[in-house]
Amino acid sequence: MSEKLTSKMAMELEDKYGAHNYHPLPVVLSKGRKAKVWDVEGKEYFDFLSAYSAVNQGHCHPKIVGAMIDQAETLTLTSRAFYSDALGVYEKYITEYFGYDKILPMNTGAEADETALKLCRRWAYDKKGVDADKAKIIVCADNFHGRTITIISMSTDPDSKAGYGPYTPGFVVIPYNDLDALAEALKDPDVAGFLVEPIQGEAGVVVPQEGYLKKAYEMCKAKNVLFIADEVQTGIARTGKLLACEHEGVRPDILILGKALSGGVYPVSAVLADDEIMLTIKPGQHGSTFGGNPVAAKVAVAALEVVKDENLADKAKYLGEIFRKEMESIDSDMVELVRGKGLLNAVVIKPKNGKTAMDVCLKMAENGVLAKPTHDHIIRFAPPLVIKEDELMEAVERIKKSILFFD
Ligand code: IF1
Repeated sequence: MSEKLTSKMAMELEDKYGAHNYHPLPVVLSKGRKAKVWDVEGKEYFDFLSAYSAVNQGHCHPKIVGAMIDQAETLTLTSRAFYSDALGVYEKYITEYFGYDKILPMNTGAEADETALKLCRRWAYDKKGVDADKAKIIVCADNFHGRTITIISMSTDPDSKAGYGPYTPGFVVIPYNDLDALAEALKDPDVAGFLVEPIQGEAGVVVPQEGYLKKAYEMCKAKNVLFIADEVQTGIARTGKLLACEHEGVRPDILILGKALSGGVYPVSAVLADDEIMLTIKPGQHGSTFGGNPVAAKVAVAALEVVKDENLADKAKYLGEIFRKEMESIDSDMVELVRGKGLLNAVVIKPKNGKTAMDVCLKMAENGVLAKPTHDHIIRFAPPLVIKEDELMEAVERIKKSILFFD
């Protein structure tokens, strides 16, 4: 019988046989349920990353996994060369759920962002009357929309962008949360869209000033420019509303969803828009082998039903307020700043005696809480939205203990 795989063996296998495009925490996970995960040796952790907000409904949610198993035993993939009995039903459900005419189903967040960029450009040429190949899309500095060549062409992060040129043209970068810069960029008649994260996740959970999204939306409308919201990370109840744009009553012209659209069970993403925009793409002009496949369709319906049935947006709002208050109460000068909305939060860590956010994360892992720093000094905290209040409080105690260890 082959020897039991240990964490050490698993890490060695990944190191030897896998690309080194990540540097994970030295934790090898083998099981997940609700807000908890277990490593190969059976150690239990509270998951405070949720696969970057893909597991909002909790690990291996039985209703979502059940929907996947049922469909996987029936019909997994037809391609879009044919209809399926699952896709139209899903399309009706999700368009009514979010209030749009149509959905273009894809798989990953990056594919959905790319799809949104293509829709915006097609709309610019066919509806706004921008000259061919002249359309421009405004994006924000410190954005994160995925890892494809076109998406990193919009990036300002050297780690994401350097060494992959030549880059896709047609993007104008402005500072995030800066309405004057947006006003200036909107003066260009070739601008077709403004692509923005309602909260910048990777940048370190950067929450814009109150009213920024609403004002930006109004400025775009005044210039016949599409407001495109990337809610791949902030959507699906994560920030205390179904969509982060709802905090300001903004209805994006193009809505981009991913991650928790499947509850972390299967790659499912989506672009939603009304007919004037969506119907600019004609048959054969865009697609994907797996986009809108029957398993994805059933999984997404189940994942969205769970969000409503279990009232996850209200839970995220209520527990997020508790979490931020607890983090702000930590009496340590390593805690520089606490920010976030709902259960998408971050603590900015001031290094102390050479100890950094990574040291805090390693200590938290030792104490049974998993999170990972972004940009060296910021720890993002995003537990599954199904976490119970007593579990949150237990995790808070462990986080406090980990930070105060370095005092
Ligand atoms: C990695 C970051 C988070 C996203 C937003 C689109 C996508 C993402 C707002 C693309 C994906 C993931 C990608 C993953 C780590 C994680 C991440 F650190 F990369 F930036 F969450 F902040 N829009 N974010 O956050 O979706 O194609 O990955 O399905 O690449 O390391 P995807």
